[in-house]
Amino acid sequence: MEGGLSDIGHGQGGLEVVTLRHKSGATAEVYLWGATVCSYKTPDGKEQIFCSPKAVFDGKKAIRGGVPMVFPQFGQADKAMAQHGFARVSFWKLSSLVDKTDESRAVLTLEDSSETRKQWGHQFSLEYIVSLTASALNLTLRITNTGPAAFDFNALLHTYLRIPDIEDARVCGLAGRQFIDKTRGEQSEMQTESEVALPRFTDRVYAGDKPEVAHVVVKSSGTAILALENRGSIAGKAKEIDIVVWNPYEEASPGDLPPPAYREFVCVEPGLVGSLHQLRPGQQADVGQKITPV
Ligand code: TA6
Repeated sequence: MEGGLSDIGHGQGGLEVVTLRHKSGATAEVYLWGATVCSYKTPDGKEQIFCSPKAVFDGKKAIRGGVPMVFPQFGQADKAMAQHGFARVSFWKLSSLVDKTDESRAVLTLEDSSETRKQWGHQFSLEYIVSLTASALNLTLRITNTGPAAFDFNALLHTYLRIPDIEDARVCGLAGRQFIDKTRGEQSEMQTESEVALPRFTDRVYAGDKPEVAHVVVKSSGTAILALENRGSIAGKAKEIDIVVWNPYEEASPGDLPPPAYREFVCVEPGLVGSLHQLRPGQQADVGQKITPV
């Protein structure tokens, strides 16, 4: 990297990893495997992202933690495709890495291939812009339909945010949204409380309600620790961004998330996932999240 501090090297499991180093001292790491951001540290060296101590870096399994990329499906409605789609279990390419005074930015790309077309017969181009500044990490997934026919998709950034303890955490800014509670038979409920506590296994899909940036604040023991700007657009028009809130607790912790690791994160996941969305030939969609430690 000419003159800059950011570079690409080999990380856990020998997998290629881009390390963004901003002149403020802030750093971020994004693996080409799944375009998975696995670390974001503020200039004081404090880690903001959670990765499981048992995350597997073998280029076969999705990395447990960080910010896994969900595309083209959320969940596994289509059994021909992996849970949450193939984007997080594909090797992406680094298309640019630029260090500027105010920002260090990596752009990763993934195009359709014979492998993806076996699972999902559409042509697409994904571009993931990872932008690090002194004060924030800004993530943008851009989806382009490069084929001759429209396709339906979901997309989501599955962000694992590091927190002191799940029982002291609150997710604020979702009041007034309907949500599907996946721990209670997909029951639909209204979020009336201004703060969402997670005292037990929580798996909720909060439906987007306004076509604008959705501001969410994560608190710990009553103090704001993270400010999140969540956004989505289709064909240049702002969309209502859905927000998934998840913590498995012990009962739903997968094998690569040994208890009590669940205590150290809350997932706040912006996406276009409440329903399938259509992208016509040549059209683009964006899903983004700006993470600003307070
Ligand atoms: O975060 C929401 C969710 O869809 C949960 O239902 C749970 O399945 C989680 O994603 C983790 O999924 P994964 O495939 O990464 O184990």
